[in-house]
Amino acid sequence: MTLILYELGGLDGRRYSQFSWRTRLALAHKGLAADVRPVAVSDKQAIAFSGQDKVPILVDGDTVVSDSWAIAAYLEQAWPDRPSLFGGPIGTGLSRFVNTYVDRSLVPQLVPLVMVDVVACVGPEDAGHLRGQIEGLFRRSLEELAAARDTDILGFRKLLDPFRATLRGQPFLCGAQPAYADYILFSLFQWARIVSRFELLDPADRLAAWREAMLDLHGGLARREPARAA
Ligand SMILES: N[C@@H](CCC(=O)N[C@@H](CS)C(=O)NCC(=O)O)C(=O)O
Repeated sequence: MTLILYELGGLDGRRYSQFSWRTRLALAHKGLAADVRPVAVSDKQAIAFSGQDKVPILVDGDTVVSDSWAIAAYLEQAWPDRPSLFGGPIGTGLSRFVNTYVDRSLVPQLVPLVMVDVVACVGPEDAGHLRGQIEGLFRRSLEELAAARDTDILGFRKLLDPFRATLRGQPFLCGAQPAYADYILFSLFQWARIVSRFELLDPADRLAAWREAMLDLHGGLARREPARAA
């Protein structure tokens, strides 16, 4: 049965959904191929079959799974004989913590830094959808949010300290080899790389070397997606 993954598509075929990158890397980790289908962020009709309004959505025959965490958990239980995403029950619990920390603490700090660049990578309808959503949430224009980014980035970098410190003792967040917790954090950098020229990391930051290693994984899957700077 062919797996189908729905993710966001922007101008020039850009695949810019950060949460879908978690799923893309999880599929590659398991050695699974999927038919990847882009949808416009404003086209809720295209994904109405899933009973909710966000991507990623994974379809496996009659099974429809939405939410990147739920998809990773599904892949882990459906393909237990393939390389593990979590490394057992304790690793599952800790990976869930990383997912929650990244989504609750890092994503809200990152969105105002680069969202002004995202709207330039999508068509007019999607740009209006995203602008309305984020400006409603932050109660400031995307341009106002971006105007503060040269100083706001320092707060974002500070929040990365636990990850930076972890990488002092091991090459990946999950240890000697990367696994799902690495994909969770990396999805933020991949999103920013695809939509923006704004640099999130100091080049001397240990996380910058980790990000390079992540770009090379699975035959350079993430690196093959063109960067905005390119
Ligand atoms: N908790 C969800 C979040 C998914 C999410 O926010 N997806 C974004 C794209 S990266 C989306 O579909 N947004 C559409 C919208 O908000 O209208 C997950 O982990 O998959």
